[in-house]
Amino acid sequence: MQIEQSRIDELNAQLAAGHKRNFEFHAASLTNVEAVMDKLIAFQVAIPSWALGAGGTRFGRFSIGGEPGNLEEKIEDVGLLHKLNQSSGAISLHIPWDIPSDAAKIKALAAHHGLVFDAMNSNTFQDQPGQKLSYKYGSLQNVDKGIRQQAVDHNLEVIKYGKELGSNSLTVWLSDGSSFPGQLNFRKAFQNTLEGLQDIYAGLPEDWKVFVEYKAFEPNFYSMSVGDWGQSLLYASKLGPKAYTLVDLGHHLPNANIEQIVSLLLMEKKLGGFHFNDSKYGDDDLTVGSMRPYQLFLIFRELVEGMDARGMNHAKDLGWMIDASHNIKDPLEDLLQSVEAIQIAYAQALLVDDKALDEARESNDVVRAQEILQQAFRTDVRSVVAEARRRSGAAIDPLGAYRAMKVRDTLIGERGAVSKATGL
Ligand SMILES: [Mn+2]
Repeated sequence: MQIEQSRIDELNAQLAAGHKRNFEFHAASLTNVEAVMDKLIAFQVAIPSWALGAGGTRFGRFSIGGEPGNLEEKIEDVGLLHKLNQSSGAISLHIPWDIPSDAAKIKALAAHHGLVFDAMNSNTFQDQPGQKLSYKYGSLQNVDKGIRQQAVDHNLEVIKYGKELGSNSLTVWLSDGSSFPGQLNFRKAFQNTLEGLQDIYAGLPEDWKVFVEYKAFEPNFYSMSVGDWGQSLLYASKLGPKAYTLVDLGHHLPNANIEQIVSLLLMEKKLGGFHFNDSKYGDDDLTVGSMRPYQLFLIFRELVEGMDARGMNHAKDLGWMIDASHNIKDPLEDLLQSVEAIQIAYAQALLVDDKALDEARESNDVVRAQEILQQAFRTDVRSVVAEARRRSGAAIDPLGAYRAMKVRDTLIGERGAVSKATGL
């Protein structure tokens, strides 16, 4: 399926008068609305290839129909999202689920949809059919040198595919760890993991980055070999300047102060990538902003302030990706909601009066400092986000357009009701 621009224009025309009134009303009270919109238009969030089908829990998986059955269809789906919001201009692939049989052809197809390839993701948390050695007891941490080497070789292969597609970063997430006390020597597991990462690092092209993603627990429940931001930072620091920490919002212990983590990693020049999702309990992988929108805003506030302090380009200098899995919703609708939540939090973060906040802090005016942040958070920026979309040729209301165009029904018609996305 492909969405024609004329169809988007037609739907936008129906909303034009109401939208204009709404936007003008809200924009009137903002001093930097044009600058905010320029930044929103430039800001692109990568969509992971594994978020396009029905997700699941260990208890089951319910098909939604019309799921992409191959890499070409996954690119087509991200293309649909990008056409609707002009903010999903990148796709993040997972090897071995998305091995391109003809890289030049895949690259051309992505370009046709206006997409580039974001970070490549390796997988040593599952055994693949025909794989020689098992990752049951870990990959890079494994006590067996042969298994560690197999995991290193896999990552080098992922870099090779990424080079062919024009990606320039590798995300390594390890499920390595232990589920029972006594199972692992923590120091040996760390050293083995570090050596493996060093071998992978040595295989990085000059202009590439490697992101070391951490996670507090699951699938291992006693220890994780990259369990928190401190451990990730330790690996990244020992690896060198091309290695960075990656923050996934769902990978912390409950109530962790993620905004503070982000702030300090940025200060240390070690924040490289970001995975958006939301959660109430653990790594719930819920729609971005569906549970804790204020936390999302506070995180964005630290991201914006921290990047500005270092003169970084918001759109280009960090890797932005949604990392979520869906068991109930149509994943494309869910991704449209997630991108919108990200844009809203980003726009609100851009509204914070830095100078006033700084003054309040310097005079220990706690009440005023809180008011300044909440003033920005409570500002209704939805029409500003919609106007940024309209100016970039996207739908004023992407979700409404998705439904009006009956995208899911069309995909089911094309691909069948029982198609299953490759991946988890
Ligand atoms: Mn992640």
